[in-house]
Amino acid sequence: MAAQVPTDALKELKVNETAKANSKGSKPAPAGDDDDHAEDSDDDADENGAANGPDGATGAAKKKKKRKPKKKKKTPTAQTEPPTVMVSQLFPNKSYPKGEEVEYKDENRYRTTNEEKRHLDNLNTEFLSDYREAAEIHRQVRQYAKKSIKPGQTLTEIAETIENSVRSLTGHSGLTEGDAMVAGMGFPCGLSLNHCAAHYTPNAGNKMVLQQDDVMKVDFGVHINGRIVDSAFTVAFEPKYDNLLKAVKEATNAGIREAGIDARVGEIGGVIQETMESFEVEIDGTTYPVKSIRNLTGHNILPYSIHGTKAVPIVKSNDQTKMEEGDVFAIETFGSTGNGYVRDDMEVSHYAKNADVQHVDLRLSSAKALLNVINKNFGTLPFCRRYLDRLGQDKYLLGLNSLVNSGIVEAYPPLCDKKGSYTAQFEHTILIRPTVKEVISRGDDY
Ligand SMILES: [Co+2]
Repeated sequence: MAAQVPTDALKELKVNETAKANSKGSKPAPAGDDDDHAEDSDDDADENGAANGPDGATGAAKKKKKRKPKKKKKTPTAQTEPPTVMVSQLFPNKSYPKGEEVEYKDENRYRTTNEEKRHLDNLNTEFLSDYREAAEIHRQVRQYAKKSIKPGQTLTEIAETIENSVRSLTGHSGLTEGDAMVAGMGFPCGLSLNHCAAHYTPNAGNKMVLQQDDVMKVDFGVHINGRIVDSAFTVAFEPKYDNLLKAVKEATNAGIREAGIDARVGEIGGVIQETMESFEVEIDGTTYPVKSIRNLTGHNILPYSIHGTKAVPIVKSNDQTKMEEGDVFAIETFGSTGNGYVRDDMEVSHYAKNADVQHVDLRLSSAKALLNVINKNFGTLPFCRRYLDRLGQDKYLLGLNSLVNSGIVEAYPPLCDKKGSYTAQFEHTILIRPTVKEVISRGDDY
């Protein structure tokens, strides 16, 4: 669904040059773009050289010379499988596809064409291109993931394929100090099975294998300069789960439809719940009502901070909190054949430094050293144990637990409904722009 509009993006880029002071002091985006220019000029030099050399040789050579400039030599024009090509090379000049733009309704209808609101949008070009780049990476990586994920694979293999693809497409491996803060994983790739709804990803040594009968939530984040796209889908191989997945997909879309400036989150939750719970699903001869998981919510997203201060419930509630212009929301809904309520279960893998933490004197030297690693490589971005492993950290559990106990780092344990139940999730990130609502992570898949 995403349409590429390069001309607009180019115009925006120019505005961008003057509006840079507005951005949060980060570098002007992941290397890709500058590299592009560098490569292009290299290419041109090559081309001229090549054309001049065998000049006058044959007519065919001349024809070739004419045709050549149309093609971008060396610069890849298509993604590979598995994905390895930086999206900044596939979309030169930051001409990333827009998400799905949805006009506001009712008293906000005027915003779409209003000059003042359009001006506000134009001040935001760097924010928009970072977000659109992250979203395009999410789409390309999940497209491959959906094609390649098969029963028999280990969860480790699946998670690493997704995460390494994301890193490649941003152009930041995250292996040098601070590189993961420029662009890369916005949070670990969650692969939660069946009754587990969220926050499961394998730790080192995990041998779990995906089964034909499993229902797996694939939830991963991509960030560019701290602008996090949070989007998730559910994978199942057996058609008996179709109605469960359909319920959740429609519930998420209902939430997206209701979102907007001045929309109250409690009411959005009501619409989500109504949609979700209009479904039932028959699994192996038993019919279950699909329930919204009442203690899971969507949330707003702040720079480098996946969970902001606002929640978007997925059941009806009295929460009068309003969505506002400029907000970014992850609209995510979870349906369950179980209790519709999740508890902490199994080994923790996900962690994040608390954004509002005061200085704490740490006695344990291993905790101090680990905090230094976290500060430099993740800041307040969520990470998992595997991310510490790949940075060469070992024997860090004591230090990590000490950081958790002192409140500096928060642990996000897996969240599971009752055993034997099945849960599903769909999620999109939406930008509440001054002129329109942009479903930034929308693809033709979901
Ligand atoms: Co989320």
